[in-house]
Amino acid sequence: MFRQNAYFIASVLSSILIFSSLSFPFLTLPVFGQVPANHISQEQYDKIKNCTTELSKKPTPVEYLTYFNCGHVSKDETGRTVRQFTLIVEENQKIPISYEGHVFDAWTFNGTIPGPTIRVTEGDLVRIRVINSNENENPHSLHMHSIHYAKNDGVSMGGYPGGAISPGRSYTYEFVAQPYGVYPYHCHVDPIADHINRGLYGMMIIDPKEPRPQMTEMAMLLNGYDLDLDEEGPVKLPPAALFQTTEQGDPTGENMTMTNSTVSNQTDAVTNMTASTNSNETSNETNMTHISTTMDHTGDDSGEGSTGDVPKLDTEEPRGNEIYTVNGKAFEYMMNPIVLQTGTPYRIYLVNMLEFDLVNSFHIHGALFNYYTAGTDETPDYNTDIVTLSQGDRGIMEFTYQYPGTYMFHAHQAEFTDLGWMGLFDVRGEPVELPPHHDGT
Ligand SMILES: [Cu+2]
Repeated sequence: MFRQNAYFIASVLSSILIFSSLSFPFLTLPVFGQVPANHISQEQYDKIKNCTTELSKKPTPVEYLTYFNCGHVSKDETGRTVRQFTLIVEENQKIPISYEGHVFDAWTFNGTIPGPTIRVTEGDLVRIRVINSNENENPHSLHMHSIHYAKNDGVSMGGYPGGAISPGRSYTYEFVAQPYGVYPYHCHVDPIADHINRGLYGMMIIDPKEPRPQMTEMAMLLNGYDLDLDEEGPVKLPPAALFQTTEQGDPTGENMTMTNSTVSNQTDAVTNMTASTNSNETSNETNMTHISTTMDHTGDDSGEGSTGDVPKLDTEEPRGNEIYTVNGKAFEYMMNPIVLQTGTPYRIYLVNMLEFDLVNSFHIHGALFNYYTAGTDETPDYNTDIVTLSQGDRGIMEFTYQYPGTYMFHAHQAEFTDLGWMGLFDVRGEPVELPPHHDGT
């Protein structure tokens, strides 16, 4: 009898256990692919993001690291967060870009290179009013990467008014921020390389609705300066005649008939090269590996090639940067090392806005980082100590230092390092244990 009862009780108990083990997980497991409801208020989230309260501040390169401009915040009738920004384009700006007296003849968004870091949350309605100062000579625009209507793309193709804002005019770009990630923004008026190199660019962070794991965050934008603006002017397609073979069928074009002006331009180019080499003896410019083959224009400073001018096909790199930086000023973080703590995770939003050199990179010493390409995924793509970025590339780095000490971070192109793109982390604290291959997050 006892045994029968015991058996009965045991079978009831086991069926309860089986049922509960079947039903319990279904009640509690989150549904994959669904983002939980936004638990955090906009105000709380903006605090976590370290949003600045000084929206009109011109951050110094040191302040730029943690200057996150989240705009003027309001709500629309549906309760959606609206963020409004104003970017003023000014030409004739003199921006100090080194500790050795180099001043760049710049065009700026809100008076700094890079422009302010714009920070919003996925789903926010974003309005960015761009004012082209009436003292300027050129049209400008604001092209944001990310998803939006063509009319707010900041490109003149298609005849949209926001594609080219005349001096003295303004345009308000409007879009719903999506998807989350880190993006460049820049002027997109031709010649684009010039408008970018002059300084009209910055970073936009679209945060996910649910905050990323909390850690100390920094913005780092990689750039360069073509200081002498040596080939400033319109970039045009070279005439087709330049590529036709001669009657002898010479494919190299060495026997091609040249106009006088072409010859004189070539002479000028050679003279310029010699001059720049002589005046720059200590620079590594001549050791640079130039990857691109670009088309030179006429070299005519008037910017309007006279009739009969035939641009040459120049296999030398005609544009070059004399100074490379992170956040706008050469060796800024060598002069002002960034203080970090061992065992503390850090996140860097990284954007490469270098012109003329096709490849840039970011290398840290003494630690590895998790890298999230474009910041559009929660899963890192790889764990490494160097990431290579082409023009406009960007991503998010997360890392933790195990040991204290002074560590370099720099481009792994050594010539960029020598010309300004180098900084130091001053890592303090006791050594900590990190699990193997641990990213610290
Ligand atoms: Cu422009």
